[in-house]
Amino acid sequence: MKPMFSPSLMCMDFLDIKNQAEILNSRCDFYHIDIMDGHFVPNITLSPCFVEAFKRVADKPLDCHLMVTNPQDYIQPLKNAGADIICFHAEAVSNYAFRIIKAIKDTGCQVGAVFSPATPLESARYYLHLLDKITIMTVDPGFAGQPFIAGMLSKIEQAKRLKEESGYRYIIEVDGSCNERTFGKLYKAGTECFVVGTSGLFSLDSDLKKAWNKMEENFNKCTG
Ligand code: S6P
Ligand code: MG
Repeated sequence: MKPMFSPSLMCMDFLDIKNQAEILNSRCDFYHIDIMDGHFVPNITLSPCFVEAFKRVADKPLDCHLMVTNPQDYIQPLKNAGADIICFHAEAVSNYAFRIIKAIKDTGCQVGAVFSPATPLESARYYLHLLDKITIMTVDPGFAGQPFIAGMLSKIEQAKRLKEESGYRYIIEVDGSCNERTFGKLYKAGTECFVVGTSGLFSLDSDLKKAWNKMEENFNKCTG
């Protein structure tokens, strides 16, 4: 499978959103939109309001990563705002996972589950077959610029093994510190979609076209 890239928009230059979208539209596969409530994680970032505005300039699917305590409250607002994929944290939904998967699918959006580093894939064992995407976090959720947790490589390998053995159709995505230092290991372990944020993309150059080229060169150098 050709590697996919999903820029993390909380790391973009908010004074230049429209120009950056024009550059990213022809290059990326998805847009990764971090939504935090200051409660599930101690930070507040993007919102359905941002999704609505960004939808007007985006040519690729908007993928919303919900780091919130009550993800069910965000489904309809996100659908109305133009979300294409809605991803809940496995830790947030343990007693209503099946209801939330159905609620997301009923809107017509694709559905994903995200796993914080301390959460095993086993916690989603009974619903993995229902997912379009799983996201393995290689940093604790909440902030950009955190160090990579190498122990997550075996979780990615496990996700790949489970997918092959059981015929699951989910995309295997990794979120957190995807960059020159980690691309090689992540790709080898089975990552199919890379969320690229500060360290992997936006800090590489102030000119986003050049930053994207550098990111691709780094990726090809590490995986080629
Ligand atoms: C973290 C968030 C991520 C970050 C991304 C930033 O809570 O879910 O999507 O935006 O990890 O990239 P980096 O390279 O700074 O880790
Ligand atoms: Mg994220």
